[in-house]
Amino acid sequence: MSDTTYPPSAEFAANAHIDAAKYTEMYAASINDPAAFWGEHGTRIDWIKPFTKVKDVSFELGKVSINWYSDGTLNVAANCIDRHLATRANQTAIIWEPDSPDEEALHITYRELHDNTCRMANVLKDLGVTRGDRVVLYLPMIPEAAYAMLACARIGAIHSIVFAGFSPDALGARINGSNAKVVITADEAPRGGRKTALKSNADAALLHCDDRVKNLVVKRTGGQTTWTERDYDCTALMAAASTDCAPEEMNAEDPLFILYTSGSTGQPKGVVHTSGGYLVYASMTQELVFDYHQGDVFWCTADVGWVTGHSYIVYGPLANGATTIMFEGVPTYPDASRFWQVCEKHKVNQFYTAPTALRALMGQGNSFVESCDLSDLRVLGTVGEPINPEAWNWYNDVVGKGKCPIVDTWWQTETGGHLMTPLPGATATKPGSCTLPFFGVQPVILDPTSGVEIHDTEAEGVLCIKDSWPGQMRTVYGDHERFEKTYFSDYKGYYFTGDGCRRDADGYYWITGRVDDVINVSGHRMGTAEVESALVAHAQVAEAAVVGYPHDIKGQGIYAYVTLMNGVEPTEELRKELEKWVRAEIGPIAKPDLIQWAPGLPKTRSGKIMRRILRKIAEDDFGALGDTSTLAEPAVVDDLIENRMNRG
Ligand code: 6R9
Repeated sequence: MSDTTYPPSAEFAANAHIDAAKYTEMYAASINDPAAFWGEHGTRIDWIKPFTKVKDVSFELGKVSINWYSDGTLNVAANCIDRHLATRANQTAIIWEPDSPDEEALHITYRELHDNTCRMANVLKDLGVTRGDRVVLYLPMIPEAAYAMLACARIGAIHSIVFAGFSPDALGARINGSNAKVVITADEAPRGGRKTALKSNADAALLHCDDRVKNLVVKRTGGQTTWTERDYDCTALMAAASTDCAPEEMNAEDPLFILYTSGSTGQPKGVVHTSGGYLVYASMTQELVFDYHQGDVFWCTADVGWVTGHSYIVYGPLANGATTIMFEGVPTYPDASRFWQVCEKHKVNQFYTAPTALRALMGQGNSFVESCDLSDLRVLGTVGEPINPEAWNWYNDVVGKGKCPIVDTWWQTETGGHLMTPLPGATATKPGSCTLPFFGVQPVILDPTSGVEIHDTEAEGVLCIKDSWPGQMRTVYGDHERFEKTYFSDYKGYYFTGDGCRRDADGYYWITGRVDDVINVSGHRMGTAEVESALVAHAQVAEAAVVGYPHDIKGQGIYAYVTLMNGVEPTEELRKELEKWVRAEIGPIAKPDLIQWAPGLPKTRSGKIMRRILRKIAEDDFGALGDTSTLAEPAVVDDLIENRMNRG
């Protein structure tokens, strides 16, 4: 941890939307009278019928209910497209940068975005999709992904995006979980010079779905695909469809999308975001946190399969009439200068990426950065996991040349947008700290055992949020009880984030990582229970326990303790097979980095696996195992330590 502070330059602050004095004034206003504050900022988007109510929220267990702008009506796609046509129909809305630098980038204007979104909306309507229906997107990072999201929003359908790196099983579970009418996929997804057979994956997933689910297939590579009865050629249908489609008038609280995310149980949760409050929050944070000004080129390197892509590639920037980059590739293809070449090529002003990518690029040396002209960069952002000061300093010195404020944005799928982050013209930053709350956000630190709020400035404990903000998730799809139980039952009256946190003497916040059984691998959330249930589904595995351990590039790696069935020999071959198995069950991001054969697992007498001990062993921290006296068989631990040490 580092306490060096980096205040914004006077020049940057003078031209920024928000300087230090304005932050203090607006933050106070947002807390003193949230309804007045959010009423005023609610008008940043266009309403069909203006709202008269602003906030109607209860965090009380058993009665949790979150409503913003609830009597207003709007259409999210009209806000992201139509309202810009009068002034900037010919401005680029989306710059699409393909996987290979040899393929040409596309500059899609707001007019073209309108026409293509309407075409896609009409195709969906022709397939019978109407208001409230669910549509699953399983797509590469291609413009059609944005068209499909906005097309759903336009006709009032609810999209649920499944990251293209997920396996057929994971996709099938999400199609069935939301009872989707249509899946939209593509023939193949090029990434890093390789191709994933998305359509074949979708076919495999759909084998386990109702026959009535239709599959719309976008042509990306033109690679060979087999066609089945449920398939429709999206590219051909769009070409023939009308470029007119009237936007549906939706209520502010009508769902906009579902996005599944890992929790501490085996079943991912369908996080539900609604229309009005989400769009107000995503657009306001995009503008103020990145200090976006008209004409800037904004690049968020995330995938639309994650919440960061929803809020900061599509909805936030487009609601603001921005130019947003959508990148199909990876940071290291064809080589480690790709990010910086794209920044140079498109004159990127705000760049937003994950610490794991920075660590990987930092390891390749500075020449990949220094060979590119990055003089248009003004603000640098990070998201997804805590950033270590080394990576922060490298980002600041080598990429930003000491001139670009860094915004370390802490938030979650559940929060819809940034909750704690510097504002680049207002906040002095400290490497590794997400600094201070955004407007309207009241972070509190609670004692994890007593649940009592710690009021001292310096504090460490679990991070909760005291009151609602417009971008907050509203429910778990189809399971409001689970929503209440997960977020509102452990600490009564607060939203529980699942993160641990420290507040320093300056009142700055430092996220210390998850306090539940969720690990963060390369900025992606992974429930340890999900990986465990994939492992035990293998015929030769009796039991498995998964924990995170420190990993130089990924932040955390996946460490799996595996107990085999009686009589099964642990071999290298079986280890490889289990790795492949987990990839196939969940996806490549869930593949264990280390598998340790465990003749037994440390359990309490009531049979609960003591993960605390397994975490320590995985971290090579054998001296600090804590109390092991409640273990049913303490000898198991010695055995695990010995095996761990023998791995070298
Ligand atoms: C947006 C996103 C959420 C979890 C969150 C926390 C971790 C995200 C962070 C960060 C430290 C940051 N996290 N941003 N930790 N500093 N700037 O990542 O959403 O995938 O739902 O993950 O990621 O642990 O609880 P999601």
